[in-house]
Amino acid sequence: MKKTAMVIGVVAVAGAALARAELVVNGGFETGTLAGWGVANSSVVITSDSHTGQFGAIFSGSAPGAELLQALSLSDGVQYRLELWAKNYGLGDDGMVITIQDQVVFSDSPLGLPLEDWTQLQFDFVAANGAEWDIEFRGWDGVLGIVVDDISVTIVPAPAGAALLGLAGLTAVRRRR
Ligand SMILES: [Ca+2]
Repeated sequence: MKKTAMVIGVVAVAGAALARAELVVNGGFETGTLAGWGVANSSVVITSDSHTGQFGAIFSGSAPGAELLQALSLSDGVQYRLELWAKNYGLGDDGMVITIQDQVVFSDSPLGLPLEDWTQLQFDFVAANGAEWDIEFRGWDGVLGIVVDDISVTIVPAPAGAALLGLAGLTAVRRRR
């Protein structure tokens, strides 16, 4: 009974590690800097407002132009998920655009996200036609700002396949014993 419990534990930990393989560098801005990001305009800066941890990044310029960009090495044919949290400070006179390899996946102006609250955005995509992919975030706000945090790209887990694999692994281990 004890041995079985240990094996299940190992399978669960392996699954969690696989699901969490993070491809974005400094997506939570916890370096306290914009390290890892390309920055196109000085009106996007580190802020102490955060979804998790101590820091986020705020777009506070009054005109479009500020941009955070990161190039990722992805594998063709694999499904990925881009996730982020965004907080909208002011009403109107603002906007946000998110692109994945030049394809617009989110574009809203004035930004309709809930005010003064964190909202999660999520986009699934399949990588194709090239090894390097850019994720790009543009934001502007004439009054206060838009904060982003916990920007993440991970491989989308296949629940049915993963469960079968875990079960098969467990069976094999138990047979050997
Ligand atoms: Ca953070």
